[in-house]
Amino acid sequence: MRLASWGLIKELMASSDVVLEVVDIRDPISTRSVRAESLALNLSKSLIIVLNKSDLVPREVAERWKEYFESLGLRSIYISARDRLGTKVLRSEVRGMAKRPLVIAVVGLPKVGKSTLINALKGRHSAPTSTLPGSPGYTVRSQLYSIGRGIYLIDTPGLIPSGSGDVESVIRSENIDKLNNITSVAVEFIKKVLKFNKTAFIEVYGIEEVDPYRILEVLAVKRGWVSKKDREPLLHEAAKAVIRDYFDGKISYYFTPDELINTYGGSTL
Ligand SMILES: Nc1nc2c(ncn2[C@@H]2O[C@H](COP(=O)(O)OP(=O)(O)OP(=O)(O)O)[C@@H](O)[C@H]2O)c(=O)[nH]1
Ligand SMILES: [Mg+2]
Repeated sequence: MRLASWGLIKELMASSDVVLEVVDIRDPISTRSVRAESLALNLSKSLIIVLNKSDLVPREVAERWKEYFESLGLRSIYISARDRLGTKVLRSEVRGMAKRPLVIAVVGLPKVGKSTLINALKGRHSAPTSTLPGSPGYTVRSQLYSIGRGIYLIDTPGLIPSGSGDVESVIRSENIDKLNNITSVAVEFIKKVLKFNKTAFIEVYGIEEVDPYRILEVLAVKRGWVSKKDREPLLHEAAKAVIRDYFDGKISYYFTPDELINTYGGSTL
């Protein structure tokens, strides 16, 4: 996993007209970056919060999050980049902006779906391109895509999570193969999911257990991840699989802005 430096993000935003911040609608609070949003607004860029993976939550919940962000004065849209739901609306919205060339920076925490969104917006007639006509080339490794009609999208590496303490910022801070204590991180993650969706692991793995360690054990055994020596289940393998499946959009849970206030007393807002 490559994370973007703040210097790079600032430079990219400065040379863009619009900033799309992609967040994961399963937990938009822990997957948003207030720092990136402030950066965009301080640079006077149009900022749109893109609530992605909305195929995983009921429509009313997506609506509630949209209202929530709009109540904070942030333009917001919910989409499923994977299923290409809502992406047409987003595409017409950017096409409707008068400026040409129009440069759009797509930012967000790791694995929120930035590249998938770019692919959805690209369509068939797009081509990757390295420099923006009429501007100096960037000395960065982020990728610029032309999506036609003078519109360019910049794909960026993931933003550095805020370190709020939520398990989201842990799993998105480092490649999961390199994360320390992957098993305890996954246990914490499973607890969080179960708090909001009691049947999440039945839905995805057919596992009826409620204890997070048991869920990992059963998954490891099911998949044949057991120690050759003593047949003990390899919990860390199951832990990695759970986090990967979560990123891949296979594990569903959600909460609403109101539940957030009830659960955390609004302290994270
Ligand atoms: N269910 C669901 N999964 C999605 C959606 N969009 C992306 N994904 C999945 O999320 C995972 C990450 O998607 P990427 O587009 O690579 O995310 P990214 O933000 O570019 O990730 P990095 O470049 O690593 O920061 C992939 O497995 C996608 O299939 C969506 O709308 N719904
Ligand atoms: Mg990407």
